[in-house]
Amino acid sequence: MTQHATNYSFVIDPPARLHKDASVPKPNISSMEEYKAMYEQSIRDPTTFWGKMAREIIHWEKPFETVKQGSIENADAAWFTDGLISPCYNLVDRHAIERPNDIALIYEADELNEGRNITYRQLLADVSQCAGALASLGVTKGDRVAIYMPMIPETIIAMLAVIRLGAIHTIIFAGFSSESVTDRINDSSSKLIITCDESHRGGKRIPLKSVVNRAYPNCPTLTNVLVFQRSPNASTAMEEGRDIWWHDLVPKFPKYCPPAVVNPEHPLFLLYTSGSTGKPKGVVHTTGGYLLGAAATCKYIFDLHPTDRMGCAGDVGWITGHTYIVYGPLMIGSATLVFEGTPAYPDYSRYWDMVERHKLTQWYIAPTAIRLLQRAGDEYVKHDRSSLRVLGSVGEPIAPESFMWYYNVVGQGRCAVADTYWQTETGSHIVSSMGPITPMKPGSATLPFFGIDAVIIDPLDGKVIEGNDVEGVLAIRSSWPSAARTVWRGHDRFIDTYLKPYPGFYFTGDGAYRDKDGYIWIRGRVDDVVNISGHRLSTAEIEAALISHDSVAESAVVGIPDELTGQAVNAFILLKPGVTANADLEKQLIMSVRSTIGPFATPRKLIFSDLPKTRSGKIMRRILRKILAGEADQIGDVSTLAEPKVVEHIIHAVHHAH
Ligand code: 6R9
Repeated sequence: MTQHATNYSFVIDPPARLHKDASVPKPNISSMEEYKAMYEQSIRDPTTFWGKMAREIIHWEKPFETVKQGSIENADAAWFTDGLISPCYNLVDRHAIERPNDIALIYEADELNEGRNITYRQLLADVSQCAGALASLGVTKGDRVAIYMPMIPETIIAMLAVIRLGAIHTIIFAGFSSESVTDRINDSSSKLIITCDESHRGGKRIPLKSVVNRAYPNCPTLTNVLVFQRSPNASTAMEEGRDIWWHDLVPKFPKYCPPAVVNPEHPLFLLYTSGSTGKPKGVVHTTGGYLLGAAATCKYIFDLHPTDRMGCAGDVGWITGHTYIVYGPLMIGSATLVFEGTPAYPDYSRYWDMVERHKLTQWYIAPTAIRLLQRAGDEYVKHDRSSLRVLGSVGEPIAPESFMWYYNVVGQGRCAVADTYWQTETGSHIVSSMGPITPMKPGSATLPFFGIDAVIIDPLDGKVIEGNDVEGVLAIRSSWPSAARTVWRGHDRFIDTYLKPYPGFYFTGDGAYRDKDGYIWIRGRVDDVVNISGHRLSTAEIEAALISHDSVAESAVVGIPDELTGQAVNAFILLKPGVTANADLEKQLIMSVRSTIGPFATPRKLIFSDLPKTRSGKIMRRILRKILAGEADQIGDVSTLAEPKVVEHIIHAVHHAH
């Protein structure tokens, strides 16, 4: 390991074996000089740069002539608009034709030894049959189909079947409650929902169809429920005429169904994500640009080759699963892991056991999982991991100590570690090291990806701060292929959230520091978004769930640092006059959050107290955060508070909360 100190941190060069070892494939990019030359061209002349890359990576049904049109300023950026593309052909058919027996999906079931591999030939047949079944249920081009499924191959087959018809999927993370499912189905006006009887995770069974049953009566656009049977023994009640078993319908259809051809700007999927308001936004990704971004980042950041076996332990309910379990790896034509379980079942060595058995070449998880495994102890990291070349981290800043544990203990100093910074809205990585070439600085996401003109803006005057060693908010100057185009049925919301705050730029919502070497260090959200174990939530959503309880007058939710989950939620609650807090009420409030959002949003602590409000009625969350951090003496100016005495009251309540 080569380490050299700089003023800010130390630098680790990527292991030389990634270039020299005869047993590893030749890296897709050879040097930092090559990165710099390509990066500069991508900014100076995006048309030539992305035109060439799009021709190399994507099979076009009709070649495009126009690479890019529109702009961030006008919220009308569009790519390759005069071309035609078949997304499913690019992801499945072309590999099934060229390398039919190569593995596409490596299914690792919750229980050891229950998984199986699916070749590209098989995947084409399975996706075709499923597409035939969906068409028979009335799904056509442009329709929305909701998917509420665990991490099993049929989930990926369903996604691909939806896009094979030119329809649009919207995946709802299987941890969401029936209310959240209802909201997403209604906002997207989905026609069909695909679900499972129950999911298997960490040795437990979790009912899924019953959640859909509760949502269904409130979703007028739904016409059917397609149900995959995960547990042959589970007694699942099926409603005649509405619910259809997958195994009764799907096998009836031919093993080849022609793939839809669409305009590159045709939506590929919607994915709901939390912003600073209470209502989640349906982020819209389109076909050509998104697939290009997914494939290009896999190729250069993870150095993914068609012969590789990509391991991402995320979930397709979030963007990481969309881009780095499904779309990126299948665009490249590599094998990709579909892992149903948890890192701790049957014990904390599960990940490394999978790496050994499947000879995974890339490994991609969130810092929250890294911290969990680091805490469990090095003795669990005992399996052969020599197949690994690039390790990735995603979802929140990774502390240098966790980075070094990942690098030294998991990677044995033989792998590159890519701290990949991106968002649901960016579609694919926007700041990250490129595995085999970029010198790493633990704690920094390092350098922008091709086409990402990252700028630091002073939040006080909205001006770009040029040069290095500068801190501010992170924004992007011009459009890039995989950027979200809009919010589903909410283009104004799209403009207001991302484009209005700093006109001419896409605003990420994150604070960042650019060090003297031009490396970017993400500081975290500057808005009211909290990140719990890599799950993104808005404080407003949790507040809304609490306020829905009859006894609650008002609530303020803040994220506080947590060693394991990154952030945890603390909720301040002002009860209605005459109501007093008790254990039963606390239980009801927790239940309210669990049932309106999902168990992962449960507040760590409820604090019953008054709230610090300005004279205009705004809650000053800054004060709540300071008090929780034990820094009540550093609250600073409280003169804008309507009732400055309230601070004493809150400090007292925090001390007495449990
Ligand atoms: C991919 C994903 C996006 C927010 C983002 C930022 C945080 C993601 C990060 C990171 C520091 C990283 N984030 N990756 N912060 N370093 N490598 O997580 O998408 O769920 O939309 O969340 O996550 O705050 O703004 P999403």
